Amino acid sequence: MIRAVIFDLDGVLVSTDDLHYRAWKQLADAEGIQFDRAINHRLRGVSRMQSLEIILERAARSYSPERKAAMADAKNAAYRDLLSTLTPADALPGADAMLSALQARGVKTAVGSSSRNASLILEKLGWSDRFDAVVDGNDIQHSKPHPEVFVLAAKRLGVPPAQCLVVEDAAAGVDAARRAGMAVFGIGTPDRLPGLIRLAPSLADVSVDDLLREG
Ligand code: B16
Ligand code: MG
Repeated sequence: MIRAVIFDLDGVLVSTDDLHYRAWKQLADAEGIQFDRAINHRLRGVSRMQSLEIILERAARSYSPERKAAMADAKNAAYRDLLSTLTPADALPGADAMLSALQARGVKTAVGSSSRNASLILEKLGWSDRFDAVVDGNDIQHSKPHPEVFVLAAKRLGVPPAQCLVVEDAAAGVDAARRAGMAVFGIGTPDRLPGLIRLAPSLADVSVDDLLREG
């Protein structure tokens, strides 16, 4: 029986993809590095520094660790500026209703995100107090696909991993959930989440009964 649902944040509850893309694009353009939306898709669920390494695969020169840290900081400053425009209307379709339906049934809810900006995003959505637990990039040593973020969320919820369901939009997050010993429901299309049987285009396309169904 599923007693808790752990939601990924970016791409499941809120669409920040475009904001990440615009902030990375500014940096890539300034450095003369090719960067497009297909490459941006590879950054889903991946930590900030790992994202930078993926972007730098196309760089013509090498960068020192100090320069890389400065680039990641510059991207984050641009990203946080863009996040300041986020409003409750930026919650993805079905997210608000699904949270209410789960909470009405007494199912615990948590956020399990790689982002170090999760608390700002939740504040902008008006959801700072909406979850029983929030675990984000500031709480963990190892980013997805390492299971740490979901294992810690289950611990904070006081629910065994086998009774937790993870909702994810990224392959790295699906791997992390499986390694944590949790059931997974995907948000997205089969081409983006290969090998996942239980998935829907958005939370608006799945009922609470279907989400909690085991299989
Ligand atoms: P930040 P999630 C992830 O969040 C994003 O999907 C990923 O694109 C981003 O690089 C990562 O957070 C780190 O974000 O730079 O804000 O710390 O999908 O795990 O909620
Ligand atoms: Mg995500």
